Amino acid sequence: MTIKDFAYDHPDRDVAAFKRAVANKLIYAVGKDPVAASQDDWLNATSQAVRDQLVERWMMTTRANYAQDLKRVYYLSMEFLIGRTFTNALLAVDLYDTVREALADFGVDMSALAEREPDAALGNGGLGRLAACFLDSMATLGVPGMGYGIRYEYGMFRQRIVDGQQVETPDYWLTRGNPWEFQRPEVNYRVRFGGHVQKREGTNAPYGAADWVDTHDVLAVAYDTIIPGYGTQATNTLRLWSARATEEIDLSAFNRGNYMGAVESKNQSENVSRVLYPDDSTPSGRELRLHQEYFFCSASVQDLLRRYLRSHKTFDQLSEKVSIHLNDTHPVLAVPELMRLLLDEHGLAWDEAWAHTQKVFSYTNHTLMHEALETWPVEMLGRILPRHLQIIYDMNAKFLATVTQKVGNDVELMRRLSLVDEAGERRVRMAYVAVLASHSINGVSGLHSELMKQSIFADFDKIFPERFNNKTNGVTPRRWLAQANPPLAGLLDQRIGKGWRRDLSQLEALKPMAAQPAFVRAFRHAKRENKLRLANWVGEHLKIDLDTDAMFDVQVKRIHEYKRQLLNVLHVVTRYHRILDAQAAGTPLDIVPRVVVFAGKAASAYAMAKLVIRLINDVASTINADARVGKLLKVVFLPNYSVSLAEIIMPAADLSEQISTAGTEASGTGNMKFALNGALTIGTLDGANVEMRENVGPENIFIFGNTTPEVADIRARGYQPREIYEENADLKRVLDAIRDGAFSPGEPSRYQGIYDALVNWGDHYLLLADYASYVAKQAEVDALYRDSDAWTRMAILNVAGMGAFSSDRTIAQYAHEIWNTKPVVLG
Ligand code: B1H
Repeated sequence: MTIKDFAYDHPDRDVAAFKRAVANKLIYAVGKDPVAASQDDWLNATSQAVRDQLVERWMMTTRANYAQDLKRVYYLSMEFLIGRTFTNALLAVDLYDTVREALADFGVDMSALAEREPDAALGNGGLGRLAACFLDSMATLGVPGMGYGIRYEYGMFRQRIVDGQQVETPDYWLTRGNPWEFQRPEVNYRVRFGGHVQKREGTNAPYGAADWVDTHDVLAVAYDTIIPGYGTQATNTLRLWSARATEEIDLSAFNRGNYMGAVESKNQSENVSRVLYPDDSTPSGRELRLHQEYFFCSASVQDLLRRYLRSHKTFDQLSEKVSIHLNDTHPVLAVPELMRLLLDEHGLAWDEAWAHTQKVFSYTNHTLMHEALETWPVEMLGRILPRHLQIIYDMNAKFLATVTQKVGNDVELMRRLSLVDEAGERRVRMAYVAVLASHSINGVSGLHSELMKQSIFADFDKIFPERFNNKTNGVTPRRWLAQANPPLAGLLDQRIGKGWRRDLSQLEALKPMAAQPAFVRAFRHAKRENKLRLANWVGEHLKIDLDTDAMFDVQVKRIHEYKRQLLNVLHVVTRYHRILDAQAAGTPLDIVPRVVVFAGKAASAYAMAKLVIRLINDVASTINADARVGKLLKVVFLPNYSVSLAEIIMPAADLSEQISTAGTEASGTGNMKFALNGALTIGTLDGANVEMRENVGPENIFIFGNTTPEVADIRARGYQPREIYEENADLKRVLDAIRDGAFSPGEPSRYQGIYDALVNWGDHYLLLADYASYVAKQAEVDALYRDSDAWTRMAILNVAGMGAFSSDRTIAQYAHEIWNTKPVVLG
């Protein structure tokens, strides 16, 4: 029987039918009388009615996956930065206009409802958003797969700016329930912590089975969200785990009369999935984080093995049917967990278990920065996961023995290759565990993948060269063009058809249109609408008036020293000084008016990043209040950067700032979203900027600054930022102004630390070394902006060149070159 036969009430797709569906949900599922229903009730009811449309597809896809016994990809990630789902789902099932009309008939404005949906902010930044784009592409390409992660109750903190400073408040995103998820109380697994390991009778330790006893257990309960593919019936599942106490309350404590204590221990267990760590690119080595990592790895591996064993009697076909992908090292404990389950629960011998493991796992590295590479103290691992530490030791011993066999006893090499860093407090290097256990290790841009082989994994690249490869990141055109930018999407539909949503390379057809005046005008018109939308947002939320003729110059991303928001500030203050000089001299100033937009969050413990936010806000209030500046320069910091805010910002940008120190930004994905929406890029030769330059043509992008080898060279020769400061009068004036309190008159020494970091303490990210070339390149940007046709032509050529940066291309490569999966065939 098909699902349609069974679902006798399966909903139709016309306006009248949809009105019935929404009204039924409102009354019978939400329990609200239409005359009393709030906006949130309508949103809830409509979401449920839309979700019904996904469910049939979901069941059909799942049936087909089982029937075809397809290989499945399990994408393990600590973060999935999904954002909102409502509009995305409507576009996926092609019901946007139908539902809007149905709601309008009830007197309800659909776009107002959409605005009320909270973001699912279960991620920090690029890494988490990449995972969300990948889910979208996997579903769209029919790659049978599943995302596994944690159902944090509190996602990324909400950022407010109070007196110019970041203030974090918790983001409880589930207040009004989550209509998109299905709780699966019956899908639950025990996850064990602590205790100790006993040799099992009759096994040949050290590589045999063992028993892990006296553990403290937590239950992982599944919550499923449907991930719809676009333009296909195929869907996938995002399965997120939530922690429950194994006993509702601790009965022994309760019986001893300690009621509060009994409830307290329940809370402690459930804390595991309470909150996302807000530490982009700087993991904090807290014990709770280790609990979180193991919690979701263990539940996921147990779950996927159970699914495999439903259709297979032995493990012989495991690697033909299962791929486990590690999104950075955060889920690496899945490796010793799979080994443990195969050895201790299923009785496999070490070599057999290892052979399976090694064929199943693949790993993506997202950063080379030393401080962001995860290591866990041996002491902590041994206390919380004693069996896993043993398994890691055994992996290490076997590995080092094979290397010794090959190259002889090289103590220094062993020290470098060891999974355990023995310098100082002994720590396990999680990236090395990932490399050793994976058949594929990829970086996220061409440059990054090369640097990865030359730096952190140089020794492993010599031993396993065939494992290392590149998969340049991409972004989903559904959310980042179709959904975020209706004016441009509509124009594209008219001129090149709608196919770009599933095949972004079709954007190439725009190239000749850059020479058509009518198209240039229409393109500029779309940009103007988007700038107006952002200006309205700023007017409403910040009470600042923006001139949409001014160039919108935008840098939005996490605040981090290596991303160099400070370099941008140095340029802003340079412009400010130039305006003041002209005013004072009474000479006319020919300068392009700019609105410089910043947004981004700082990790709560990252003092320098927070100081940069404060400086941006101080500079903004000084400049915006200075009557001499007028419309020539405005600076705005948009609070609480998020996926939904990005959807407003990206389409509105004229200029995209991608100015990290060469060699530090693994890829970047904001760079792609901006260019796809018709912004021009000013950037360094870093991350995916390098490939964007190749694809849009070097004449259509503003590249400046030292290259990666030049950066290395400058450092090797003994970088002296103070010399640059002394020699460049403009730069010196800017830095002195910041140091002396020009932007913080009430507390003149507020930014002494920033000055010192740049001038006296080595300027680790080489801002001063790139300052002059950055300012010069900004002058070229100004010159082009004056010729608005030339600017728009270049913007069109950028959009035309972005076809390669769809996450569909990225996922197709993962599927062919790493996972070896075939798409599902739907009848
Ligand atoms: C990226 C992270 C990251 N790289 C640790 N590394 C985290 C590291 O909470 N933590 O512990 C969180 C995140 N994130 C980013 O990944 C890169 O910086 C970007 O350049 C890249 O585009 C993105 C996706 O590959």
